[in-house]
Amino acid sequence: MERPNILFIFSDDHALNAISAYGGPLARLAPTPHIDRIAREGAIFNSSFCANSICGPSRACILTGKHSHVNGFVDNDNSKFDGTQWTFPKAFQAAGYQTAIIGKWHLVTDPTGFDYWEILPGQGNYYNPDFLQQGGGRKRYPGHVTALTTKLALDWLDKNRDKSKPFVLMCQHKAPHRNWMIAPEHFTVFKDTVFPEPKSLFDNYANRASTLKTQKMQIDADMTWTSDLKVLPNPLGQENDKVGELNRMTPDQAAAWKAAYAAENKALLAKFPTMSEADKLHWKYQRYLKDYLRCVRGVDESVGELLDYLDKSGLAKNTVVIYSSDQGFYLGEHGWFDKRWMFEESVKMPFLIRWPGVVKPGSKPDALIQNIDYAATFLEMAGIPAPKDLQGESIVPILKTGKTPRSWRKAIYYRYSGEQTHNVAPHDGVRTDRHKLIYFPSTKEWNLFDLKRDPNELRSVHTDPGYAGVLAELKVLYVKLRAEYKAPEW
Ligand SMILES: [Ca+2]
Repeated sequence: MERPNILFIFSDDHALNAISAYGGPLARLAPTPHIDRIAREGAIFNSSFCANSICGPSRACILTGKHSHVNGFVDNDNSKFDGTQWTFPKAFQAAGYQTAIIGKWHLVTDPTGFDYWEILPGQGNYYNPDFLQQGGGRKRYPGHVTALTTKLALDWLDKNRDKSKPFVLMCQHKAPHRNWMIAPEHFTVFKDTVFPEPKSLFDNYANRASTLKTQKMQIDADMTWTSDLKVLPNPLGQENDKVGELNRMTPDQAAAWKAAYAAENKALLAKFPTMSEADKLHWKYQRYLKDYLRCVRGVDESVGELLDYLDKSGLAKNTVVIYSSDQGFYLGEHGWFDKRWMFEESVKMPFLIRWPGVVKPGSKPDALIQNIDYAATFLEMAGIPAPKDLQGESIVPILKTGKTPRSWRKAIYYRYSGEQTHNVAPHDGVRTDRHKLIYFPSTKEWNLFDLKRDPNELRSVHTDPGYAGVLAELKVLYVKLRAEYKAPEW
């Protein structure tokens, strides 16, 4: 059989609740038809998790097939990716594939193992972004980053690759990462939509680890009025709170962008002095959701363009298409934006895959998979032997049968090492299909959640005598997985 191509479409901070194929509370109001097409024609995994819920670490886990504490990229503040280590693109290159990465990279050092790369510096910009060039230097392109990333990916597919070889293309979007700068074609999308609020928008963080209260990722307290929410002038008179991207825009772009928000902002500023704190949170939530989902709309359209190209070029039948994102994101659950926590909304990663002739269309496997599995999976797809020290496992048997092999993992291990941003405490833990055990070393606290009875994770049952048996079992599992994955002591 001809070796398949792999098109890995990846975004940044895309919550499962913002993909309609996952059927969350926003599915009807903010559909993602093109991403959903991958699920319809392939498989969608609901129990897909990251190993460390932040940007750089998730990417490093994917490239190496290993946990952060093993591949060395543990946080976004201090880590630099060691590009001399084994990565799956290097193995594909050695096996005769053409490899390329276009868009967000976020691993500090230059990419290795790619025949072609053109990447955003660091977090990159939404408007008129610079792309770092393979031969050194950078190039600024006029326009919005999502459309530009798509165009560069299509150019490589259509014109710039060696068509005598199979390919791996990683098309990696910046969107929908903070601060959610929307493209002109999406200015009026969701204009009159009112999004439903999650039950825990006003969470008071009771009945769980004390450290939940000290995070700084709340929509009410930590989301800024101007940079995040695009209210100009700043209603609190905070002069440091600015939309930095305005400096990159042409005068026409800036005028159009400001005009898009002008009427709503005027109405807000008029009533601002009489609004309660609760009123402000309701308002912030709606503005946040609209801009976030407008950025998602752009990513979904990008997926549509890429799938169309595969159809038109005849590549579709021998190309595996994956859609994923580096982690999930809070869309108001627990009153939050951002990620990091081992709670469901951020520890889950979208994972949708179409593999014509292999994956049965419409499959919904329930195996617990993790981003450390992608490298082994891709290698098996291409018939390339995997190194023995990979920590992830190939999910190809699951893709072929739709079933979970008996020997498959019964729990995933998760570890967030903590960094200054958003002041989220370090923690690690294990999650089975029903329960989740989390340990917070800075306060020496355990939390235990029963996801069947408490899917929103509002009450830890670690002191409940009825859960003593489950707690003991999960603590044994925690010790076992930490040893197996070589996790250092806290
Ligand atoms: Ca991210």
